[in-house]
Amino acid sequence: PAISLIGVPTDVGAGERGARLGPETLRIAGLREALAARGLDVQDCGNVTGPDNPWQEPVDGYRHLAEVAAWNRAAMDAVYAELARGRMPIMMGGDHCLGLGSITAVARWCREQGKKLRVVWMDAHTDFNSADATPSGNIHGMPVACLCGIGPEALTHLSGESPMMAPSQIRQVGIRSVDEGEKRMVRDHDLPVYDMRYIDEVGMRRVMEEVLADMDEDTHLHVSFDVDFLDPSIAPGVPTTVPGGPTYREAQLAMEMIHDCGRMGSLDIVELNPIFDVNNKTALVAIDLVESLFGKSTLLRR
Ligand code: DIR
Ligand code: MN
Ligand code: MN
Ligand code: MN
Repeated sequence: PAISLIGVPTDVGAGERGARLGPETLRIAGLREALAARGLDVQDCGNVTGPDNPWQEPVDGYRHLAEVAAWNRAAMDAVYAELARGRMPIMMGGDHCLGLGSITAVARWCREQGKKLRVVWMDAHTDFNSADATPSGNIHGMPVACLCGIGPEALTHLSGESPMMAPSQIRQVGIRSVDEGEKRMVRDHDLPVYDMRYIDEVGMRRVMEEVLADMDEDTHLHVSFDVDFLDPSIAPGVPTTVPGGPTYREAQLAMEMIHDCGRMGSLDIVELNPIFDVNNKTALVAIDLVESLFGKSTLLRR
């Protein structure tokens, strides 16, 4: 597929500043070159623009709601435009509040094309908070709920319609941090979560077989990759590290299995914050894993 890189340099949804540097960090670490070296047609569309981070306290349970909405509208429009050009968007975040705009665009595209949507959400966190459940007001902890129609109108109705998807269309992998009120939300809405305990018990191979089951040629798979999915020992460059994440090998296997299923049509790479990183280590491991998502393997296929 032809690939379009879209930079969305903001951290208005996060609890620390610095994810706004994510797109430039991925560029410097060589994301475009790594994909081009795989023989792919890659175009860097540059960055979309939006408001500054006002760095304010939450209001009625939300921090920076107007700014988050503005950035997500910009992300939605840019992602939709690349899908409409027949290209595969890779959104370079930015914090994970942007999953809302990116997936809203993808869901709208799928509806128009008569395609089924499946989302694989790779994250330490479920990002299923509400204004009542959030301990922080940070909207990067809420995009999955907003996509499912739970949240403020400015976010749930980004494209005019709502909900954009059902919890049953999502598969969350790598989860190991869910806030107290959020746990009830996850249970009450039957959000499909493959948490670290389950990965420990049955192994990443079986987890990904279950995650990728029941898709056909009419399924569009969106992958939303929060780099805090990874164990902090290999990916320290995020402000919200949680111990006990997937190892390098487990993450590689997950990416290779997603590639092999042949359905991925769009991708987010979010939460990379170089302020917290060491020698660009996290950007480099993220690019290494994205190469696997696009078919890099140790041996040639027979
Ligand atoms: C926490 C942190 N659950 C919150 N969330 C995220 O503030 O809602 N951290 N997404 O990366
Ligand atoms: Mn996240
Ligand atoms: Mn996270
Ligand atoms: Mn995060």
